[in-house]
Amino acid sequence: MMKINLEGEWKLKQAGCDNEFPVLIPGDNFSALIDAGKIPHPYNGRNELLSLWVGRADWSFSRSFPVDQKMLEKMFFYLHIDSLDTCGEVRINGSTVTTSCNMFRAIRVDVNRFLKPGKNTIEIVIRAPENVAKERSLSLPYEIPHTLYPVQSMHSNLLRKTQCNSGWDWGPCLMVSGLYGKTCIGVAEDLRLDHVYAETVLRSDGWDLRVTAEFTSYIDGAIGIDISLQDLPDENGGEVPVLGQFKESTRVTQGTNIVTRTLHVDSPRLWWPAGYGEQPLYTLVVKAGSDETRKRIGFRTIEVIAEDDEIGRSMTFRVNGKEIFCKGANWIPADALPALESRQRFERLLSDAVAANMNMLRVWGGGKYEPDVFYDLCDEKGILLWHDFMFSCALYPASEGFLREVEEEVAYQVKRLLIHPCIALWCGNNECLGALTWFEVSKANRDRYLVDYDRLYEGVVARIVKEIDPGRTWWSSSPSGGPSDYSDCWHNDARGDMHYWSVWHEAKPFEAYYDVTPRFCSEFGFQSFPSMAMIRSFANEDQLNLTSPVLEHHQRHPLGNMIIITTMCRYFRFPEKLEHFIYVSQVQQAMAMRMAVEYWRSRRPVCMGALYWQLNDVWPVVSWSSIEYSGTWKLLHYAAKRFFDPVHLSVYIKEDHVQVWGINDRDEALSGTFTLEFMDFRGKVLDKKESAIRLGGEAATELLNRPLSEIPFEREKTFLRARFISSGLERENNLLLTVPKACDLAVPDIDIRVTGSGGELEIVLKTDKPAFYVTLSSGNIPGVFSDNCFTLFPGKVRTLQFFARESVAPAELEKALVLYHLRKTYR
Ligand code: BMA
Repeated sequence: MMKINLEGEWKLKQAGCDNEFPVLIPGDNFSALIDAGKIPHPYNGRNELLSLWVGRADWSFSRSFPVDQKMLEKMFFYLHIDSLDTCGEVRINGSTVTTSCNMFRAIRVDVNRFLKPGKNTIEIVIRAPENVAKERSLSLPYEIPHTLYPVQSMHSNLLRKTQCNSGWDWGPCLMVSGLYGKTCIGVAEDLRLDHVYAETVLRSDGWDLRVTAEFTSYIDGAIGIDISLQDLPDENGGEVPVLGQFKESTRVTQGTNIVTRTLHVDSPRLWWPAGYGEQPLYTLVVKAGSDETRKRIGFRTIEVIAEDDEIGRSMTFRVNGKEIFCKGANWIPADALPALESRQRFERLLSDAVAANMNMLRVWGGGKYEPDVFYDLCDEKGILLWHDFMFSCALYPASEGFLREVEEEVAYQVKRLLIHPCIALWCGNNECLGALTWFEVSKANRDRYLVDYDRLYEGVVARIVKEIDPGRTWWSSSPSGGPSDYSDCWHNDARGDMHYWSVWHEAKPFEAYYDVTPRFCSEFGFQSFPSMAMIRSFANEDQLNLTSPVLEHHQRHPLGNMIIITTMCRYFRFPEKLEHFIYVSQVQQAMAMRMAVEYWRSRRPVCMGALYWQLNDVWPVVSWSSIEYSGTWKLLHYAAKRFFDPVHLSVYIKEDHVQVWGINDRDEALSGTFTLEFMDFRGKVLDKKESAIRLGGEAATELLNRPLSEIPFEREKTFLRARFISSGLERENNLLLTVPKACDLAVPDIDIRVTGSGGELEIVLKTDKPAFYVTLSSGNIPGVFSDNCFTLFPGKVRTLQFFARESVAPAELEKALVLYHLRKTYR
């Protein structure tokens, strides 16, 4: 279909002012004002506070575009905007075309009568989100409470806008306005396709592909429908094999038409989550009249097994009949400034997730429904998505107007997204069920808020999901005990999904992870500081102190630094320099997540999922992320690559017993040699035992369970080294026998050399004594190491690769490299 592209440069001005600035669409007002030098970059210093006024002003976005007279006479023009953030009035040539107050659904509206031949203007006036939210709050019959954060715009729960825009415990308050995704004027000959979606249903003789096309027809009469499923073209550009096709002529009437047809596909290749197989994707082509849409599709079955058992109620994802241990993290938006999001950044973050052996991400309810490219990439990479609807940490209204807004949003999003094989489950919200008990008003008048809750989530969201996408699991809230179970899953590990925050929010020691075996832990986390290079990007030299105003500004959890410091005192000798403190903060975060995941994986199949909080950051900040805003991996991400490995040795001390478990997520059993050594901190082997073992497929096998009292070595002077070697596979894990601060670590002498060229650099490390949490930092040179935060042993050279994002000379890397290890952080 032809279209008039409205992306590119628009003009931005504050309503009532004359000054105009260029704004790039897709994009937002904050980014345009930064580019024009009108506000300082809100990510630097405490500049965020200087830009809060932007969210309290109305903004006008405008541009002109040409319209051809002949086309205007013959064709049907409609305006399309993927996402208008948030409350805007669209005017063409001075007349109001539509108004909208929900950034989570597209706008499509016929515009012929507003257009004229030649030059036309479009203006979108977007009201100050903070003011609209405030007005809405004043007209409520009773308060609808929300969580409070250090820097915040109030009542954003009353707006259908990315909830974390208004400030979060890891996010700045940037109440952006803008247009995202596609903005264009479509030019239709006879009709426009509004939605194409398809359900795959496994039958005894193959698969049924139930394809639905929803379109707006501008004519009464007959049109051609052609639905086909194509394989990918082969590399030589040969004929594209067609797996199934349906062609007909059908009568349509002006207005909305819905056509559903079923194609039968005998034996397509199956789509698998990452680590379990390939991700073959087919192309669905739907032609209706003169319009055409292409979508990619994958064939797989997915179920969520929530069955009552002797413990409580299970939560297990089953894909193509195979039970999957879900490993991953929570996804928040890629940037607080939408203009800075890009395909490249999604691609990198999602590749980094897969590189850390993740197979699932949770699209968290305080963020947004992501653009198509995000889901396409998840399909390609085999990343399953736990998908929340966008409600989080607050109560929400159930007024008629609000429910109508949500109804349109849910129908739009489910129709847009249901075709993606990556989407594993729809979940009503993040923590809104729990939030019923968080606020004085809701505790005092629970029935009122409970009725509102039920109207919104079960009455609207669930109803529409079940109607449009009956094949996918509906999960009422995260956390929750499962279908029809509305129990508190913060402290109940027996049922459904759990958010386990006793470590961190209740400041319990990491060992508290061993007190619970969640059936599926969809949130647990621990904060760390971002790298020194990241900190230097927002803080001047005079602010390089933990409690300086700028560093504290980039910590949004009111007790955050206290918890980090208290924990450090619990486990580590206190680091002397700021850069060592930052390093140790990352070591302890990695240690916390490793302890949780290694324990829970060893409890398979009782526990069948662990998604830590959180994968990424929206700006430079101290947070729970494993990848800092710059894209640099924190030490947790390197640790995750190991502790999420399909084959892994879990080592831990629980109730004064040293335990080693062999975890094998693969189908086939693995036989090999298990070596257990006790070594002193100078590298002397005190005891060594080898045994032949077999790790069953899709299971955790106990390899050692010995009381600490039976270990005849001093805990402060000894550590355990566990290794498993099977054909072509080698795994290793180490365990200190007491808290690191009590260990009598030796001072190692580490030699480091860089070789190679271009993007292929190697770093060779040698040590004379065991060194713990050995970490390389590449400073300002962006890139990823093949491994980091590991134990380095004497007697063996260790070679690492550095994958530079841009080519860099070995000498340059050598100069930038900083080596850390635990013993270096104190005298
Ligand atoms: C949760 C999340 C977020 C929050 C995080 C850290 O429970 O759902 O709302 O940012 O904890 O406090």
